[in-house]
Amino acid sequence: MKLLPVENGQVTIEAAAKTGYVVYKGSDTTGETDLSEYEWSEGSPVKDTGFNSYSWDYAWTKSSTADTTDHITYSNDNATTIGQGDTNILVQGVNDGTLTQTMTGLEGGKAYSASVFVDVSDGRRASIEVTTPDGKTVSNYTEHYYGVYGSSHSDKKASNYQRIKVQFTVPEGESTALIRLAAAAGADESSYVRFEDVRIYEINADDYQDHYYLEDFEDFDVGFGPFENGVSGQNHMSETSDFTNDTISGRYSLKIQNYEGRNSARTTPATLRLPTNSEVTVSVKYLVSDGGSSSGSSDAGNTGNTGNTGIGTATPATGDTFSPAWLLAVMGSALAAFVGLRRRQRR
Ligand SMILES: [Ca+2]
Ligand SMILES: [Ca+2]
Repeated sequence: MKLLPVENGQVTIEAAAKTGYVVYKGSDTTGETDLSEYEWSEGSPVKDTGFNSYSWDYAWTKSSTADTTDHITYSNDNATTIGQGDTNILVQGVNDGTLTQTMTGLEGGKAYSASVFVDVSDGRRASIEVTTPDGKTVSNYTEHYYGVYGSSHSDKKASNYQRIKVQFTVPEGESTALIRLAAAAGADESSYVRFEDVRIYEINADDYQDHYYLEDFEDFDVGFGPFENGVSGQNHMSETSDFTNDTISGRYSLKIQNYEGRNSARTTPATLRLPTNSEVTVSVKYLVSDGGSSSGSSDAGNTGNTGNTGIGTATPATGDTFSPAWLLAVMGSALAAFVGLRRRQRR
């Protein structure tokens, strides 16, 4: 490391061939950051949310029912992740692995969501669990990957990461809760789970009214309610403002980009776990800009964005909102039954 004086608004680097350099703006009183003193995830109830500390003494505690935890490591080898050096936690091989941490600074009486990106080898269960001081536990899991992560607004784009989350309410007078990230036992040594980017958001507790699930896109944390980006990287929450008003109701609507024949957005079992061996009615209030129609879709055993058994198509008049109801049959284990949003074709 070397200090470079600024002369006439320029710095001169004496550089060796085939050598990488990074130039930081600063002054000669700027010292190197002491990482042992660094506060990872300042302001968050969870510390070291992005797994940057490289330390098991900082915030996360690892454990396993095996007699070792050596298979649970801070990893940045990027075999399946995006961005060199962006650390995640890797649980590799057959042994199970668990990360725990006590969240602090939560407010009693308030509702929160807790979520984490997971990347799993097929069939391996990764779960997130929160236990509040009143003894209540909420949990969610995934066991497969359901399509390449599509959001352009994330460093996880084009990876196999997906988000799993839970909602919890902190009891009055309490300020802590235990968060637990768990990888179940794996089938063989190539089996793995990666955890990355834990997020805690204060939310309004969901009110599904008399529905199995209801989403108005007014109150969200990471992602788009139950929908993950499919092939489209341009989906976003459209907000009513002085300049745009294409919100169907309330302040926000989910706006999706047209990819004919493929799902622009879809649920996963982790975001919307449909009841097994059942029929559910799916209704989406939607608006199309220039003709065309939209449809709901479902599939079983599907990973990807092209599955479609075509549960319904509906065409509203241009500029009108339309709210069709489709009947979705969930067969068998509902392993991968999902609701997809796609646009059919322009008129
Ligand atoms: Ca990270
Ligand atoms: Ca809305």
